[in-house]
Amino acid sequence: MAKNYLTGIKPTGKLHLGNYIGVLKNIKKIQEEGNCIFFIADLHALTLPIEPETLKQNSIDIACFYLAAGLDYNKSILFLQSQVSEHAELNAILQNYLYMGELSRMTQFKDKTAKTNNNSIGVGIFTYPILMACDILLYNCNVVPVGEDQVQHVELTRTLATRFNNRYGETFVIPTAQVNKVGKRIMSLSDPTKKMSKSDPKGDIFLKDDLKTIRKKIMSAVTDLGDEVIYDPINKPGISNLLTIYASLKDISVEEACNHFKDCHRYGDFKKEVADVVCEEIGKLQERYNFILENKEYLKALEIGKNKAKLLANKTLKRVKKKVGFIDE
Ligand code: AQP
Repeated sequence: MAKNYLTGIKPTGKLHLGNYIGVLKNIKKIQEEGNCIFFIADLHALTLPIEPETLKQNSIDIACFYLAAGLDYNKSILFLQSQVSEHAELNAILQNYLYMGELSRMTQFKDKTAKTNNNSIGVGIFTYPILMACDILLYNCNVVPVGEDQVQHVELTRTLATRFNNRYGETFVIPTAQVNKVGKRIMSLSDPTKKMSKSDPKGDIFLKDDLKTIRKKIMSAVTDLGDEVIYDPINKPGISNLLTIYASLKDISVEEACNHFKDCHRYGDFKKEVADVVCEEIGKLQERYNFILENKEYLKALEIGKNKAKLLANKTLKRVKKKVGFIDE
């Protein structure tokens, strides 16, 4: 039987190359393999302060980039999380089946709040993994393609689903995280020990950067003093990151990328070749993005997707309500 895949992106900032390699680039492939659901996690975006107009624009951007990357809305589902109220409703139920200790151990929560005072941290960032679990469980998802940073949240979803199933009988499908072999964690170009991230955009390559800027960012990416192009994330994190980017976009292994550059002893030449590959791929993506935005094709995709998502989500929610003892409407 075909598997169900689910992927979400938070409209917290401008999409970057890490989001492209981690998620968008794989859309066509997973679409061939199973039933795919893609969404814009706008409820999640409120976990950190954001201006309403920025949230709106970021959401439209993500919809357009999903479509530009090859999402076929007649085959797959694309929707906005806030337009399918079943997510919030299931969240209200399932928050009672995870424990404070479990949520406190989430590394993303610890990272994002490390420098913040407890009085200015919204509760939503703490409970974020519960809503993420609801996103997954509503659609009977088997596979959740994610970057490495999200694996812990999928593990927690498994714990929650298993706990609920044990208590009330078979209700949820237990999902599995699927992480890219190459490109599971693209790092910042200015500090390659840190993840490329929307909320810490220093060192990001944005998908909407013009190609000249992208080239400039790659040519000035932090490297090291040597001249060997080898994969060694501990001692050569900058070079290793650029090799990973090159390998991901060329659809080859890191070993093959290293082999390709084995006789290259000038970082400038290496970076130029990486920049060529990135600019070629992102250039094509931007052309499609512009076309979709101008023609407002995303509006039709979101409308069709919302209706399909609601049907699926409502079925699961009804099942859950019955199991916990709510009286049928
Ligand atoms: N640097 C990355 N390398 C590989 N994959 C990445 N992803 C994010 N950054 C990288 C993957 O992109 C998907 C969507 O991410 P998200 O929007 O849900 O949030 P995130 O993982 O927290 O990404 P950001 O950019 O770091 O956002 P902020 O700063 O708002 O938290 C996910 O599958 C993610 O793994």
